[in-house]
Formats: sequence, C-alpha cells, structure tokens
Amino acid sequence: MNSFGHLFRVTTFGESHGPAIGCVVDGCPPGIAIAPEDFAHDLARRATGKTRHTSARHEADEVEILSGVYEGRTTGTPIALLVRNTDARSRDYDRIAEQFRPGHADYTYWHKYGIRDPRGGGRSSARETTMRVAAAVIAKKWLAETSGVAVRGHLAQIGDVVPGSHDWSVVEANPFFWPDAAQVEQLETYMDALRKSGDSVGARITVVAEGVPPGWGEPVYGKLDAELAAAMMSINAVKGVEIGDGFAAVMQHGSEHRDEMTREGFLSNHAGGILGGISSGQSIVVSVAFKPTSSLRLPARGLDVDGNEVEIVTTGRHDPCVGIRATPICEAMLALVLMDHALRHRAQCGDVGEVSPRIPAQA
Ligand code: EPS
Repeated sequence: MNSFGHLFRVTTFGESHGPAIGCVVDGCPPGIAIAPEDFAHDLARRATGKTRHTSARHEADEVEILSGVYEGRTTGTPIALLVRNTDARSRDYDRIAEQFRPGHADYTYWHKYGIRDPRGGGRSSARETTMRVAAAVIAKKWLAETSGVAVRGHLAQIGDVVPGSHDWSVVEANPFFWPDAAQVEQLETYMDALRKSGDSVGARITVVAEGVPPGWGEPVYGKLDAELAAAMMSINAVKGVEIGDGFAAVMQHGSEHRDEMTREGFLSNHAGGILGGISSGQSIVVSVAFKPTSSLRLPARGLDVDGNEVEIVTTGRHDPCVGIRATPICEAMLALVLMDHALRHRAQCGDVGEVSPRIPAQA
C-alpha cells in the first residue's frame, strides 16, 4: 500500500533516483488557497544539503502542482504534486547493487519482490518523505484556518544528549531543531566527531498539536493514538512511538498518571491529549524514536545476492543522524492524521456541535 488516510487520502509514488517523486492528495476540501511557493518552507526544513550535519545531496525540491488547484484554490478534485529528482548520484550504488546492506531494506525488498531498484535505496529511501511533508502543507494550512490547530516539533534527544531546557523560540534557529540554545555548540562538536568516525546515531523527536478540539478520533479500531502510531511507524528508520508519557507510564501509579480536571483546566497531560482513542482538547504529544542510519562507510559483514559473505562499505552522501531532519516529517504525519480525523469527525458527528462543559487544555 502506498496510500494513507481515509477521507483525506495521500498516495505517494517514486524512487530516490528515478526522474521524480510525487503524491496524489484525494478528498481535500475545496477552496483552500495553495500556491507552489507554500511548500518551500517545510520542504527546505526537511531537505538534505542545508548543513554539514546532513546528507550532501542538493535537491531543488520544487513542487509542481499538476492538478486539483484552479486560480490558486483547491477544487476538491485530486491534487497531484510532483518534485523532480535533480541530484541523484547513482554511481555511489554500483558496487553494492548486488549486496544486502546490513540494517537496510535491501534484503527484505529482495525477498518480497524478487527485484529491487538499488539506486539510493529506491522506494525505501527517506527521499519519499518529501511528499508526505508536501501533502501535509495543505493539511497544516486547513487545520490552522478552520480549527486553529498548530502543529510543531523539536528534536528531543540525539544519542545520550538530552535538552537541558526547553524554549520553542530557538528550535527553528539551529540546524538540529534543538530547544536548548546553550547546547547547540556541543551538538555541533558531537556531530562533527561522529561524522569523522564514519558512524551514525539515533534520535528522538517530539511533535505537538495544540488547539485540537475534544472529539476527534474513533473509539476502537480507528483510535487517534493507534493511527498516529501507525503513521509515525511508517516513516523510514522509526523504531518506536510514544503517546504522552508512553513507556514511562509503566513506572507510574494511576493516581499520578490520570490527568485531573478542574474548571480552570486539566492539571497535567500524561495522556498526551488522547483518552479512549479520542482527543481530549489537551495538546496531542507524540514522541518518535529513530534508529541510527544504516548507510555507513565502516565495513560490515553482509551477503550478496548469490549468498556469498562479503564486506560491505556504503559510500556516498549519507546522514550521520537521520533524526536531525525528521522533525518536519513527524509534524507532517501528525497533521495528516489530524486532518483525516477532523473530516471523519465532521462527517459522522458534525451535528453534535460543541457540548459542555469544555475544560481548558491547561489550568
Ligand atoms: C538516503 C540516502 C541518501 C540521502 C537520502 C536518503 O540518498 P542518496 O545516496 O541517494 O543521496 O541523500 O535523502 C534524500 C535524498 C532526501 O531528500 O531525503 C536513504 O538511504 O534513505
């Protein structure tokens, strides 16, 4: 399946070294103002080649709108978006085209399809996430305009480094989406040393949606948290997802975890803004674990397609920490899930309207 969502449905296509990548967004409400330049900001936040801490591939990442928009507004018909690949360097993959890189999808794609495009990992490349971010530009805009929902995120850990403080205003002002300005220099040094060593490291991203009204989500199989977990897990290199306190809840008592309510507001947000699979009106908080990038120039043992044991070295332009540029990708998946649920809620329960009491998100 290359499609995602029920009413707001996104289908992506394309390979990292093919002529282009793209998506079709179906079910988008009409009348949203959208222009090609609206995509530039978030696509640049996700892109490679912007700092020395990410892959040196320089893609233009310019979005062409092929359909579904007339005189600057969505028409309600399928929106097709296209981004041409302009800086693929396929020769980097010549030597490993017949090998299975450890930690990569090479081996599993081979067993599933019996054929694969080895250039840049083909369809399994993180390049695919470009189109999720592009589709989510529309979702973010609609959520903000119709419901006042704001989606944002930050890097919450690289290796064993955690932020010493949290200031949203510095997140966009450094190459790591890091919320503690005092640690940015330390991270630069850390990443420079890591890159020189040829190794990679994992990361944690936290994304938050503020202003989500109570009531979005579904009670059993379509739980908002279940669909968020699936959405985050569909991102390349993701190995874990937490909603609210996540695995820390294991250590908590119920008296601590339950978010008490007063007329002035909820007293805590351990639940991460979702109760019974439905939004509570508190901020939705999702934390995502990214594994360390598997493309390393450090030699490793692997197999080739004939079953021979071989030493594998991955050359080329790779990210020493793919999590560094994953904040916009996690934001995108959060926005796409929320938009889909907002439309589903409107379709089934639009007549219910606002019921009382409505508790402020935070006391
Ligand atoms: C990637 C490997 C590198 C990255 C790529 C993701 O690809 P290549 O070797 O083809 O340059 O540059 O990321 C992007 C191109 C992007 O736009 O995110 C991988 O193996 O996933």
